[in-house]
Amino acid sequence: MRKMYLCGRSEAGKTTLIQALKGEKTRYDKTQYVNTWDILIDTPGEYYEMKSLACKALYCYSFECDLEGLIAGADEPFCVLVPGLPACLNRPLIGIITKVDSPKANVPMVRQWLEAAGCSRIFEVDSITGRGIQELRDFLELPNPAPMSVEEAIALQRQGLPEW
Ligand SMILES: Nc1nc2c(ncn2[C@@H]2O[C@H](COP(=O)(O)OP(=O)(O)O)[C@@H](O)[C@H]2O)c(=O)[nH]1
Ligand SMILES: [Mg+2]
Repeated sequence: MRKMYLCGRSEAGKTTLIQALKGEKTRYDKTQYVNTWDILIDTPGEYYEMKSLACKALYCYSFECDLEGLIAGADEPFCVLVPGLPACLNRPLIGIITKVDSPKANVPMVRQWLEAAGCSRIFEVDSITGRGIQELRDFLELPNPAPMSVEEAIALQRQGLPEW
């Protein structure tokens, strides 16, 4: 399984998503520090909410994972995500919309935020009802793509594509 770094504001649903992906019973557990599990790295939401920590943590932990996962709750009232994140990352960035079954969910709006942030793929899940969890698990179980040559990376960068 590929290792994913999870980031997003407090209460977005990162810790609950990890419990759901691991098939554990979901329970509230305030994240006090960075937790490095076997296949997932969980971070406190404050990392993403503080200018001094957000991007630095994102860059640093990207070296320890295969994928960066940007989490946003479908019921969030406003956006804290920065646009164009892949420009400063060296791993693929995916978006995960949590709480899609919440009565206050506005999935199309949150999808727009994640697209603007530069997510190459966006998953819709609900960690409590279990919707979309298996699809995300299947994606994480795919092997890492073969390494790209420098020439291929430069060619893709010239086209402005985020996949490199
Ligand atoms: N309905 C619903 N509630 C969720 C979901 N994910 C998280 N929550 C709730 O949102 C709150 C914050 O979740 P948590 O995982 O601690 O957020 P974190 O701060 O990003 O780690 C908890 O009360 C969770 O039960 C979800 O997919 N659906
Ligand atoms: Mg947490």
